[in-house]
Amino acid sequence: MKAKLMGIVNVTPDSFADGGEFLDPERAIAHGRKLAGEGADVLDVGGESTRPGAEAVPAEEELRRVRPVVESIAADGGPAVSIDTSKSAVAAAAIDAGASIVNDVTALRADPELAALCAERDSELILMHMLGDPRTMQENPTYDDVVEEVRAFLAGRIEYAVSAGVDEERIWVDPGIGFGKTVEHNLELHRRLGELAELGRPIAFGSSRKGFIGKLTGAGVDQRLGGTIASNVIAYANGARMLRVHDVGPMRHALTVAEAVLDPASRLDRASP
Ligand code: HH2
Repeated sequence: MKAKLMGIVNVTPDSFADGGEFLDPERAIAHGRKLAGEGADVLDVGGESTRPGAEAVPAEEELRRVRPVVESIAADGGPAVSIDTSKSAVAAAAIDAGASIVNDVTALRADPELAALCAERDSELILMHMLGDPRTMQENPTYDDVVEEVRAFLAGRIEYAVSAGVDEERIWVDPGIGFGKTVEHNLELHRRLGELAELGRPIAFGSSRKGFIGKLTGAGVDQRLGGTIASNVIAYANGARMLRVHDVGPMRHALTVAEAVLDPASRLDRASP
């Protein structure tokens, strides 16, 4: 099975890995185009950081950041565009500007109107698990069985989305690596990712440059590519079908090799012997 690569385009001053780098829309657009050239299948545009302790951003400001970026990269006609938001006003404007995927880290818990919007506009929808909210999520997260609790949460959120009219076939599920999880919780979710397949929906996965990689390796946030690749290859092997990463080029190479090993049929359409 092929997996999609989702390239991260953070139009924020405070994202944990690249905050401020692409706040200027022209730089964000150029970055999106670079990731498209490196083989991104999807570009995920976000205007609000969800790092631990991040402050909320008003919808008007979030929209001001993301709208020109979504408009330009969607108009290129390359990768699909995803909007990383929890707010229906931002999602609606992004869909108008050409986004076809809504990536909501709150899994429709933050804005009561977002589910209906996704249903009405027939957008794809990523539902992610998070314990608490970004301000509090890393304060001693505790589970009896992290995988079972994430699975049960996502089952409930699928049910909610479908009851609001979202086509179940349009839904992705995401374990929310780093969102209210210790290093051990994150590792357990890697090992037992396959259990989320019971939900019957494809799995999206986001571990790029995250804190658990730094804690395991001692690497600073811009030195976590090796750890990111290991994490994502394992997630792919265990069933993830959308990998959300900052470094699309190296991850594309890693995924091509992983696919060739684990899914020999994926090579049949390639010209090289
Ligand atoms: N992680 C982040 C943001 N959005 N969406 C999904 N579906 N899955 C994730 O794991 C995920 C996500 C956090 O990463 P990043 O965008 O790099 O940082 P920030 O939230 O600080 O902008």
